[in-house]
Amino acid sequence: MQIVVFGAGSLGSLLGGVLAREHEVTLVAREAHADAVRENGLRLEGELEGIVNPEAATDGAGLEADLAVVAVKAFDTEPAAKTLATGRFEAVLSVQNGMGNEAILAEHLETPVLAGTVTYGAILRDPGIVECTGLGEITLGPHGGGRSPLATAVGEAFERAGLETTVADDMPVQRWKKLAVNAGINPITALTATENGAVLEPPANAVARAATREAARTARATGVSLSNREALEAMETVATATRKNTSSMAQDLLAERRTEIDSISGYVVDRATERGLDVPTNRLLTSLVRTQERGQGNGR
Ligand code: KPL
Repeated sequence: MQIVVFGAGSLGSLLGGVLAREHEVTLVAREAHADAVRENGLRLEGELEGIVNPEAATDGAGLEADLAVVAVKAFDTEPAAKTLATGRFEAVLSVQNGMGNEAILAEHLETPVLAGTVTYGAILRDPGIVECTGLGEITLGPHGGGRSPLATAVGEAFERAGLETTVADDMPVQRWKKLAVNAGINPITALTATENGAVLEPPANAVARAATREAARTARATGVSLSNREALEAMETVATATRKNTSSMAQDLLAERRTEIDSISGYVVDRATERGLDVPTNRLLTSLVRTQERGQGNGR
């Protein structure tokens, strides 16, 4: 399969690297990373090791492939969608954090859009070097739910490359479950500069569990069937498997980059507020992360 990965940060590079073992992959990456990959290949370290040789491009305009994997930050979805619209793909799969990305992609593209959730831990160590800091799994399917031959074909292609993949017919539920996981793990590890395992221990676990429960309650208020128990179990399973990972939000805050707080905890707050629910933990976490971002001068 020919695959283009848009957004070769930590997650995009890890997925692209593993997929390149089996498929023809092009990474759309920043210049330093693209140069390093062209010169020395992409080195995978940690739980998944090896050197692979994907193509690397700095401009994603006009590309053609069977599949586009979208791994850009949630706030970059719209420009990515516009770039994708200049190329040709049989399917587009979003593996991004946060909610609402698939709807933005679908608005700009005629190509079928698949939704995905990924719980692998990844850190881009240096240009050309990505570490897998926790084995996880990928769940994917049509973004509105149901089944499609395209989703099955993409799932099989991912499995062939060695990625643990499940094709699901309930992606709206899966997306909310992953949102609850990220709402539990990302802001508290970012604010305390700790690894994901910290949310399994006091005092962070009380905050992480409260944020996860609030996200599940909000999901139910929007009509998505997600119990507190399922959400908490998912959050703690991911935190255990990625115990040594620095969450994407902690990586962003440490590097003084804009975080995805708006489409994770901020999204929970917005949906809860619309339905008259109070989600004080997500409200506080959103405001603390935004304050840190502003302090670093990278607010929007
Ligand atoms: O999605 C993640 C993230 O860091 O954004 C997890 C799965 C929690 C891994 O850290």
